[in-house]
This record gives sequence, structure tokens and C-alpha cells, in this order.
Amino acid sequence: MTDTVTLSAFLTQQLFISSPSADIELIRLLEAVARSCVRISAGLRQGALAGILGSLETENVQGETQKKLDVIANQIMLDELDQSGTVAGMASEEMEDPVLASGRSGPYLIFFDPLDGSSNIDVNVSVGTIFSIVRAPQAAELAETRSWLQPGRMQVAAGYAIYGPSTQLVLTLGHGVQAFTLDVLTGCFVLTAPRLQIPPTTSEFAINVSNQRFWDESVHSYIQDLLQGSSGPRGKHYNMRWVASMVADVHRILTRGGVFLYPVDARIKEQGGKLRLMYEANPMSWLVEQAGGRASTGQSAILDVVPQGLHQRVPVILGSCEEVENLIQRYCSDGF
Ligand code: AHM
Ligand code: MG
Repeated sequence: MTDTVTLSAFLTQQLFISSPSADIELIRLLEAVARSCVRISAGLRQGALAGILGSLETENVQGETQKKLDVIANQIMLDELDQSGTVAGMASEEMEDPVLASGRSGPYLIFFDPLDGSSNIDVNVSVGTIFSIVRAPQAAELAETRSWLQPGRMQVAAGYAIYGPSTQLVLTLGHGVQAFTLDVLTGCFVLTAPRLQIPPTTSEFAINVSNQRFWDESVHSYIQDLLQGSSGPRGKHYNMRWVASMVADVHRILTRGGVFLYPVDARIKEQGGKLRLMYEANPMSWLVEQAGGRASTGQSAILDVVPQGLHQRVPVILGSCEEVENLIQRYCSDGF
């Protein structure tokens, strides 16, 4: 039997070996994230029994109807992170303004989407929690939102929890991507995949095809080529998946490859895209790059985008290198 490596043991190892970014505060912060995910996972499992399914009357800052569980998960994250004493501030997809630590302030900022894909909760399909951690600016600068806006390359840790048939925590500290599975008997996350790798080629794509009539020419021609299968220019059949839960779609890509697209289209041009840079695109892009894949807006690497606002949205194309590059080439030649 192989030795069991818990998340805490793994993080402690990072302190002593490969991760220059790891320090004791970061480890405590990641443990607080893990505790939040265990609590959110427990709530999700109770589902209708706990009376926590369904929507509220309220909308979040993005103008989307909030689910009860969006609000519950957000509060769990805020409580656990604040109590950890490791963050100077927290920003959430569900809150208009960031929140400063109420007690002891720590050296990090955390950005999170407490329950991504929440339209899937009521139909019992996988959802997740996404997080991104950067170093905090000087205390005097914290009041300025501008000082929170660091590009994705500045992340020191990022990851997500997926609440599926099992609950998993997928993490990067900048040395590859590790996946941990929640042992429900002990309440601990256990290392189950020490190095996830995205193969450079794939024959699986993920996009919401119902938006086809709004796509630009580059996306249109790219998907058309894939749909032509073995008799088309790509010379093979492509399979399609769309869970409408980014965590589930990215998890599949980290597990067996694929490409995920939420491009900007005529419907959402004004807002710049659908997915949020700080809460979704940056952490997922770093995980994908750390697993050997690529993540782009079509114009530049997502991790190089200089954020202009906490709730900024961006186009997202990520996954197996060959597919992401194929679409980027079209954007170059179509003059994006
Ligand atoms: P959310 O954060 O409000 O749940 O929205 C993000 C989700 C992603 O998880 C998913 O990829 C996308 O929205 C699905 O969008 P659509 O319903 O337009 O297909
Ligand atoms: Mg989301």
C-alpha cells in the first residue's frame, strides 16, 4: 500500500523543498480554503434536505440572480479566510466591493468565486469553488482598488474545488498541478494525482453552441472545421462536451485534455466576455499553463492581461496547446 499524503503534509513539504513562494501564512491560508470547501461540500450533499436549493430575490454585482447556496458559500469563505488571519483582504464574484480583514491582517489577497456554475445546483450537476491568491500591497494602499489589480502572472497559489461524485481540490503553487480527493471519513484532502498534464493534442472541444449566431468569423470557422470531422481540414472526428460549469469543463481538460472556449461574441461584446478575469480566468489559466496547456484571450495570454477592474470579464480560450494555437492563428490572420 502506498503512503497517504494529506494536503497539510503536502503543503508542509512545499515549505521545505521546491516552492520558494510557500510560507507558513500561505499554508494556513490554503488550509482555510480547504476547510471552506469541506463545509460547502457538506452543504451541497445535504441539498434539498437542508432547504438550501433554489434562488433568492437578490442579484449579485454582475446582475445575476443569486442562488441561496451562492450566498451561503460566500459567507463560509469569508468567515474561514478572515479567521485564518492570513489575508489582508478578500474579493468575491458575489460582492461588489472587496472586504478587508476584520481582525489580524495577513500578507495575502484572495479572489474567489464561491460557487461557480451555480445554475447547475438545482439539477444536481457538478459545481465548484475557484480561488486565486496574490501578495497583498502595503497596508496604506489597500483602500485603493487599483492596488488589488495584479496580472495573473503575480499569483502565488490558485486552484478550485470540484463538488462532483467525489470532492476534489486541484491546486498549483507554481510547480505543476496536484489533485487531492476529500476522504469523507476523515474530512482530509488526500493527494491522488501528483502531476496533472494536459496532452498537447485532443479531439474534444467545449463551447456553448447556442451562441453560434453571435460568434465572430474566427470562432465560426474554427468550430466549422472541427465539425467536419475526418473529411474536413482537421482530419479527425471531434467530440463535444459542455457542462456549463467551468470547473467541471476545466477539470475534464486537466484530466484527459480538450479545449474550452467562452469567446467574446456580439451578444456580450460591450462587457468584454462572460467569464471574470480575477475570479475565474486567471486561476484557471495558471492551472492550465502549469499542466502544460495554454490559455489565451485570442489576443494575448490571459495571465498577461493587466486588470482594469475587480469584476472585469475576458474572452477565454484554454486547454490543449494545438487547439488553442489553431484558434489564435485565425484571430491573427482575421485581424482580431
Ligand atoms: P457563474 O459564475 O455565474 O456560475 O457563471 C460562470 C459559468 C461558468 O461556470 C460556465 O462555463 C458558464 O458560466 C456557462 O455559461 P452559459 O450558461 O452561458 O453556457
Ligand atoms: Mg463563476
